[in-house]
Amino acid sequence: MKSTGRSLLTLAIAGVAAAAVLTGGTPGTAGPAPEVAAVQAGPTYVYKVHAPLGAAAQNLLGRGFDVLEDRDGDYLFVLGDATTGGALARAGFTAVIDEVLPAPQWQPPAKKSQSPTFDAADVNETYYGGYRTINAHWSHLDLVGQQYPNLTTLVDYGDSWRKTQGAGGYDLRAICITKKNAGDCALTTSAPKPRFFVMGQLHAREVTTGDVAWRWIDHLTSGYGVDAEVTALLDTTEVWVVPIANPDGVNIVQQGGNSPRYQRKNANTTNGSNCSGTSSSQVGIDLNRNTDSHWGGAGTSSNPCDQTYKGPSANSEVETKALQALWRNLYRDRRGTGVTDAAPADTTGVVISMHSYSNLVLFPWGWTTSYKTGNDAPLRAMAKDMATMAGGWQYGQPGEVLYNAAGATDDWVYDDLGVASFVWEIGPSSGTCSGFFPTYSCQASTFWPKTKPMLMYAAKKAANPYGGGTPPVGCARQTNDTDVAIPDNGPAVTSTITIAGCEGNASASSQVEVHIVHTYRGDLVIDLVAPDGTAYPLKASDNDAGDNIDTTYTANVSSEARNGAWQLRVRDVYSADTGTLTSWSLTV
Ligand code: 0X9
Ligand code: ZN
Repeated sequence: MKSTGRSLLTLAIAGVAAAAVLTGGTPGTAGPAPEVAAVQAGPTYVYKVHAPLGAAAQNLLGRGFDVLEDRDGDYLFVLGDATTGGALARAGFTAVIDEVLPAPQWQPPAKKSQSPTFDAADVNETYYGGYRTINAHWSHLDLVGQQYPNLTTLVDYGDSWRKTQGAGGYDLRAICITKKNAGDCALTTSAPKPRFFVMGQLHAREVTTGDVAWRWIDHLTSGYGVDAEVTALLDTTEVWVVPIANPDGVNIVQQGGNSPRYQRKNANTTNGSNCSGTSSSQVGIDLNRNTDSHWGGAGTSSNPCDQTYKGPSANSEVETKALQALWRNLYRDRRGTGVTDAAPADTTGVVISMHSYSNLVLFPWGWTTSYKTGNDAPLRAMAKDMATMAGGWQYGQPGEVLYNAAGATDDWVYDDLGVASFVWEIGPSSGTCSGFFPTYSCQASTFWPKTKPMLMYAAKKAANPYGGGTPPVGCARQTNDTDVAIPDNGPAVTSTITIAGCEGNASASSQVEVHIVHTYRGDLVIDLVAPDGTAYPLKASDNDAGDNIDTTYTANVSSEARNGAWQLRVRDVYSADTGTLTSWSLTV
């Protein structure tokens, strides 16, 4: 967000007067706001504010300034309008204007309907150079659901605030993606597979996160049976995606078209209907300050127009309540209520709340740095792995790298359920692809390539994030490398691989990799024997005089259940040569 040519715009704020110098900027170009008063009347300013870690940072946050997720030494950055500089000065902060954000030409989305009726054409509806509208996202879910019925389950987990008011609004929607077997994706904590959950756009203006969610859904559904890593993941894990956790807020953002609005919160106007609609005075409740995990603590505001408004009471918002109900249906509560109580080491599940920006991986506690969680070591280790994968992001508890903020959903997930929970702040603080609204091409060039391996990593970790559970054996390739001598022209010998925790039937192209040391391989007959005793020939005897076998055979064993004891059976059927089965591997 920080501009490279900052010096031209930098101006010390000495109080109201200095701020006034800047009010003659570009007149507002935002378009009409049909649903709520969310018009950004003028240019958006980024102020660089002296606020070292600790009391000063918390004071800034506590006063409700729109503090960006970005720190430069002793300085934080605040988003606002021309008057915000004066307000900062009056509150005792030293601030300079860091950047005045240009206001591009108004260009509405192709279609702005927020009708809950969708058609396939909506899937192509975009704004701001390619970002998908909510209609597009919801149509995408419907299309993916139609196209991949064996992999997907669509869940309507509630209504947005506007929908509850009969004023437009949206369903709250999730998709569960897995190779579906009995019991999978059921809204019960006893479902058989571990669960990975990722959500985007809880903060509406953080548009990168919705786009990453879209690509992740496509990557999984189109990759099953094609990409071995995706196939193994979906065979063993449920992947839950909420692409847009705050659709009402995103509706406000996309109403800006090519000049997206900076709406962060939901659209609930009950407590602040007369907020001016500038980027520093918006309707709504911050859904990342609204939960009952230390609600009203550090970094929360009581002013309804502030960006970090915590709401009138803990869990007051329908979006908050609906997410919590969903999570409680997906995860068993594994943690006590003490601040340092650990969830058991065999707790399963990982939840990622995607935000932007500042290239950070964060984990609880976010409400304080006075305590580490009881699962700090594995959470920190995972955060480090993900930060490294991203190319060297910072990681830590929010207050260690930025500021404390209470009432967030990420804290709630860990607090209430003990599930491993992270926030990613996707995107750099400065330069190309920085800010809330990066050029759309940044999604393909930068954010998806970075987040794809992080998502795969986090999803695989859902089986055993804290390290004390059953290793995720599942359907992964397994090897038996115990040597078995093959007697000359003698009885068959066998070697066993047992598959457990891998539901369903085996693949029509199961892979059997065989390594045998032998001086005349034409002597050998090899079969794969399924757990029910059915033999599948892999190789017959012949006149091949060559040494050794190092071959991967493909077997159609799709009528066999995967779980059970599989055998490789080898027999030498001619005299004169002997050998040893040294290892074999099976992927069913
Ligand atoms: O302040 C937030 O809600 C998040 N940053 S953002 O700039 N995307 O708004 C960070 C939340 C970190 N987690 C907790 N404080 N629990
Ligand atoms: Zn955010």
